[in-house]
Amino acid sequence: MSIVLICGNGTTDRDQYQPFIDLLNEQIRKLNPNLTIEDWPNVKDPNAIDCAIAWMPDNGVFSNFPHLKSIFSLGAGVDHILKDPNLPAQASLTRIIDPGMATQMAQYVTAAVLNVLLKTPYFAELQRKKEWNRMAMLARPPKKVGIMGLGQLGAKVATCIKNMDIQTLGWSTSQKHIDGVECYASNHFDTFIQQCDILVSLLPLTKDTKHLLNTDTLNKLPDGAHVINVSRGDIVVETDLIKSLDSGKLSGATLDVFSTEPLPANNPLWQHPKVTVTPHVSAITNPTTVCHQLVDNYHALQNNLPLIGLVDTHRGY
Ligand code: NDP
Ligand code: OXD
Repeated sequence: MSIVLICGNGTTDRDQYQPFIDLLNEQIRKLNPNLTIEDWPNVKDPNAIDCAIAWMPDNGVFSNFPHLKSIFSLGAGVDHILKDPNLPAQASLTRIIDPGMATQMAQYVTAAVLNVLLKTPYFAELQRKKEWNRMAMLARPPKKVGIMGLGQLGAKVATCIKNMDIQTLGWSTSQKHIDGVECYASNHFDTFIQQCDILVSLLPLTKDTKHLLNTDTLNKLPDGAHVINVSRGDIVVETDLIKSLDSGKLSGATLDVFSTEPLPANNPLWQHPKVTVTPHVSAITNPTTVCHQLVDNYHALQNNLPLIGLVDTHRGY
């Protein structure tokens, strides 16, 4: 039996993933040189494929493999796979669980939070104008940071922010207990969001979280709040976010993920003066670490053993 590696969709972005595909192939072969891995679409025998390793595949692609037993998402998120209405019912689904990814995410969010607290863009502007204004730092009211989603990534982020002596809140489906973090379960959304001067989304994209941040919910934030979205673009209604920035309700946004990726050149977020855009890089899948989970899971699949990172497809994460 063999594995198919599907990276990127046919229409927009498969080419950019080639260096990633080459490195992942190399790392997997180091761990088990006997595995057969074929790169989609160059698959010799679709009947021999029992496992797909995938990132942002085209809808319908998995129907090419009648004996598919499992799909391994190359990301921590699985919305890019669950969006396919024709997923083979018999195939299980796993996601990446990599502490290194949580570290990357914690570093990105920490930098974004500190940029707000230390007024980095403002001082960059002062430097450009050769202006010396120490008193700009005098008005520095304490800000509370709220993390939506306290899973593998959100829990690590919350702990890192709290460790900088910043008051930290968290919100998740079930009640969590994280030392020094004020945790709220999902039915306390209003109490949570009303306190967040800086709001971070680390929620998976599901039917319950899609467009959770819209005019109505953004209005519940304190005036002048800053939104950091590092999970999925569709957690936010982009047009509502822009309206809240333009009205002054929000002071800024740091966005790593978007409804459409790559972010189209004509999307106003690229040039919005209150928005920082990065190209979905807050936590990148690292082939040299994730190869271990992928190979272990493939061996487990062959031996009917439990898979690491198994997803509850009904829940959507
Ligand atoms: P997890 O599944 O470990 O955690 C998800 C968290 O969200 C859990 O705490 C869960 O609550 C909570 N949650 C889910 N649905 C709801 C809801 N309706 N209301 C309140 N809380 C909810 O995911 P990860 O931490 O590993 O990853 C989070 C997301 O980050 C991924 O799904 C992906 O979209 C994104 N991501 C982005 C990257 C980037 O580079 N930008 C990189 C990697 C991931 P509970 O624990 O109670 O179930
Ligand atoms: C992921 C991602 O889900 O990179 O891992 O967004």
